[in-house]
Amino acid sequence: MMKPIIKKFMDEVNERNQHEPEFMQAVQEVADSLIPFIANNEKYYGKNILLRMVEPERVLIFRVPWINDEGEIMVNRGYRIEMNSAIGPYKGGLRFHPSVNLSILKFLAFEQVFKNSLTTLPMGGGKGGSDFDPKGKSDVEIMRFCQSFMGELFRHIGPNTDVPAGDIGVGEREIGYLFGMYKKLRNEFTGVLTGKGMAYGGSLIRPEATGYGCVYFAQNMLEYRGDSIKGKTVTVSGSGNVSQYTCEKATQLGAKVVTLSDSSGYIYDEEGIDADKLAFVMELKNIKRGRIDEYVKKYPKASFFKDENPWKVKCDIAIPCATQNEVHSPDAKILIKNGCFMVIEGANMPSTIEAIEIYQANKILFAPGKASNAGGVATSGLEMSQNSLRMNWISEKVDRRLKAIMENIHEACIKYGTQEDGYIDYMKGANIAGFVKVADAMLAQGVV
Ligand code: NDP
Ligand code: 2IT
Repeated sequence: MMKPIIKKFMDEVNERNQHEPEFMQAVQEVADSLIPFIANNEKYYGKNILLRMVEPERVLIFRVPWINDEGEIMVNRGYRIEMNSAIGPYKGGLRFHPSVNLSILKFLAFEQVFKNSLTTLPMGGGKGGSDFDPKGKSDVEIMRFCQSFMGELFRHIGPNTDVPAGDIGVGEREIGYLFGMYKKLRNEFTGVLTGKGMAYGGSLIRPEATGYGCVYFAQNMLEYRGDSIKGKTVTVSGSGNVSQYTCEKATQLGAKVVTLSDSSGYIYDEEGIDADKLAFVMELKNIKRGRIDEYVKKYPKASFFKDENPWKVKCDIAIPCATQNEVHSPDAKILIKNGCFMVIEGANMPSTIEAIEIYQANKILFAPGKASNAGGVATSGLEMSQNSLRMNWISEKVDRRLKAIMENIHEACIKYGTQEDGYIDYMKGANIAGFVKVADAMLAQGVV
């Protein structure tokens, strides 16, 4: 009965957002759970709330010129999508990757609105970035690019307006350069960015938070079924920030992580990537900025598979932590055939809609990124609180709050996602729980 209504809505959104496949995918995932919910709730029905939510409050696109080490003038495109500020200042990361375009950033900003609401902290949703490719660039080139990017972005952001952070290609180094330029231009020391270094207003546990939060969420899901992550074999994709700390926490809790990857392929280490091996990966990726195949030179018992993803490796739990649409339906089928009973999204929208349909048809445990990777932005919210208080909390306190937030999100998913047969549709649960707070705030604030 709902299908024609959902289709009509999607056709209308598509009309305005043609050539934006990732954005349409993110809207489809939400519309499938929310349109039936709205239809059954008089409070939300007939007010075009979802149609208002899919329209960004503001989209900024700007030129980012910079000079490379050869003295050539380069030009990139900068973006900031200010999606929704109903429950707080726009909040969300910046991505520097050659694939960045309006569709990708709009999907990320849209997901961020729901994710930030789920954290229970007062943060609206936004996302930004550039098609700049940091790979192979010198440190000085990165600095010049960040300064030029902030040379425009500074007009549009602020601690009570819009608070960016990191994402793919933007880590502590880039946040440092961005913060330095903001401070110079505004002559103001404020919590305008999160993911800052500890020497200038960062929060303990923020670097770890997304990966740790993901594993805490997985642990909550397993405990709810009377199980635990201990002893489980886990495949992880990517080898950046989220992958590294997912691997660290899963290993600390007794799981065995057997894969990591980057855009050149994946490594398989049957014995598990323990703390020492992970320290090698962190130095390789964060300091030397090398490629993942170096792992097999250091640990020859492991193997490297060029241009392949890790989903054909037998595992109990798969945690995609690299990028959007990295798990397709054939991958989902292989995962399930090999006995995988749980997929936790560390990345944003790493599973295609068809892959999710396969997880759900097979009733495996599935956590969508907007729930399971919310620990990163939640801890950014805690960094904002500490900046406002002009205080630093000890790591145990931040970690405790992170754990509590992930538990809350899990409970919210159970509340809205439990199906008649007992299966928990975490996607539906996260979408509805994230929607309710934003929708209530929008209704209270009138048509603005
Ligand atoms: P990083 O830049 O630290 O690492 C990204 C990793 O993913 C790298 O190993 C990279 O390989 C790989 N990767 C990126 N793009 C592609 C691609 N197109 N194909 C194959 N591999 C790719 O980013 P993060 O770890 O911060 O982010 C990873 C994911 O997690 C993203 O989806 C991000 O949106 C999401 N996320 C991040 C949060 C955070 O706090 N950082 C919070 C919540 C979600 P290579 O080096 O070869 O490009
Ligand atoms: O996708 C995400 O939630 C992030 N990249 C983190 C955003 C943030 O503001 O910390």
